[in-house]
Amino acid sequence: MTRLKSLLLEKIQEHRPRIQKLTKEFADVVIDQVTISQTIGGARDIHSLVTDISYLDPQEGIRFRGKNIPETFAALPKAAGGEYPTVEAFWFFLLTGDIPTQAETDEVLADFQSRAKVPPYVFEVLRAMPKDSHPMAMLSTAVLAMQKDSIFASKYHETKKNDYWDTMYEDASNLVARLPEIAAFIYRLKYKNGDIIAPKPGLDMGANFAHMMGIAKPYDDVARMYFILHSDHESGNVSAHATHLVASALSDAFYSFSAGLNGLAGPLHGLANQEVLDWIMGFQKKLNGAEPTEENVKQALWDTLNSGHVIPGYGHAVLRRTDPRYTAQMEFCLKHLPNDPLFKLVNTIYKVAPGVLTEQGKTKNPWPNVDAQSGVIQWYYGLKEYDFYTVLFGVGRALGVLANITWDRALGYPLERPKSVTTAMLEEWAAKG
Ligand code: NMX
Ligand code: MLT
Repeated sequence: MTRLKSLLLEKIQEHRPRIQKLTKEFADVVIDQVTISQTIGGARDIHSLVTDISYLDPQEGIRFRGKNIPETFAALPKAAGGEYPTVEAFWFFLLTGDIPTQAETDEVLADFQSRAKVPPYVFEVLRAMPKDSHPMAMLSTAVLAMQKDSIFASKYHETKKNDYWDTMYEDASNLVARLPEIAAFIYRLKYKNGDIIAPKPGLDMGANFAHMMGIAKPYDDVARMYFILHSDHESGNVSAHATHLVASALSDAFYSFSAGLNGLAGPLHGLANQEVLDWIMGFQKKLNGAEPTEENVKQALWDTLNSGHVIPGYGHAVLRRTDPRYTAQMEFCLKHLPNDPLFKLVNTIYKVAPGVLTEQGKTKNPWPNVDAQSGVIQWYYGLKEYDFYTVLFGVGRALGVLANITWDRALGYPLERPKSVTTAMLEEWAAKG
């Protein structure tokens, strides 16, 4: 057994009594109330999920295992010659809450390499899909195709509930290890005439992804930063929640993560990174060669709002400040591409959009989220096919949601099944006040 898996088992055994105590001794303690507006309004803010892998504070933003983004980047072992931690080190951290040593990180790298072989039928399935399939539909299909090899599903009847986490962990690790090659394959199949670049043994996930995409340094660091930043955003976001919900029926990691990806593909969620670039391209086209200014950006934002559409990359269901994932990427841009025209335009939008959204007065949060900044970096390094951007989000998101469903099985979380009511019942409660 690897050090990661044995430590994970130790952590699971330490954690189980906490959940047992809470459910046995404190089962009836009230932690929230539900209003009519929350029931109609997307269950916003209802405290009804539990995870220890990350927590999202509306003001401060995300903390992974208690650490904010700068603390996470500072604490984890870096890739050799890189500025950012390896995804392998981060996976160890997300699953266990412990910072791995270099030796532990190297062991994850070796473990991933032993799992990374993508079954050839996945490539056949992807090649058979219509050429104009969206890359997210391709990624989700590739993940679902691998379900037939799920260890969790094949061992389900012979596994005791207490050990479900073990086979879930195996499937989750296999999936994480294979996703970069699948994503790079989709990219090169769709946009580079099928000129596929084989993975290179010995490279960490970020470096191997950059290699398979055919993009030179420092794209290896971009990939590491990007996958880590997009990994997890507590449990209530659509992709994490969809993955958790499906897994709660004891569907395996392939069924569950494919469902999560389908939610990520929506324009109000992960597809917003594609929408941001699309908005910028449309804006530049309308400028017809003129310089972007605060005035013409402001006008274009109002035009978007007045046409009944959202400003992509702005607003959030939980955050009430600029997303620290936006800031982390902005800092990367300031260091590596300070004079890039697209980065400058994104900064102009940042100057203007919060004021426009505040003046419009609808959104609870006029500040940018992760998606407002992420496409600029990809574009700068030559990845200009922006309908691929959500796939990058998906590869990162796998880390968080798969760590979460491994823990779901470890802690025996039950089938998720909230109760619905009818409109007439709401009206009855409303009348009583
Ligand atoms: N542009 C225009 N209107 C907005 C925006 C925006 N960026 N954000 C919120 N609103 C509107 C929202 O549509 C709603 O209008 P209505 O009452 O007509 O339905 C009103 O403001 C109140 O919404 P909120 O309560 O502030 O936001 P909610 O929690 O419902 O939605 C988002 C959160 C993220 C879906 C929303 O802010 C949005 O649509 N943003 C643009 C899309 C985007 O960037 N999504 C990516 C989020 C991050 N991610 O990667 O998933
Ligand atoms: C995410 O990363 O999942 C998004 O910011 C959306 C969310 O947290 O609701």
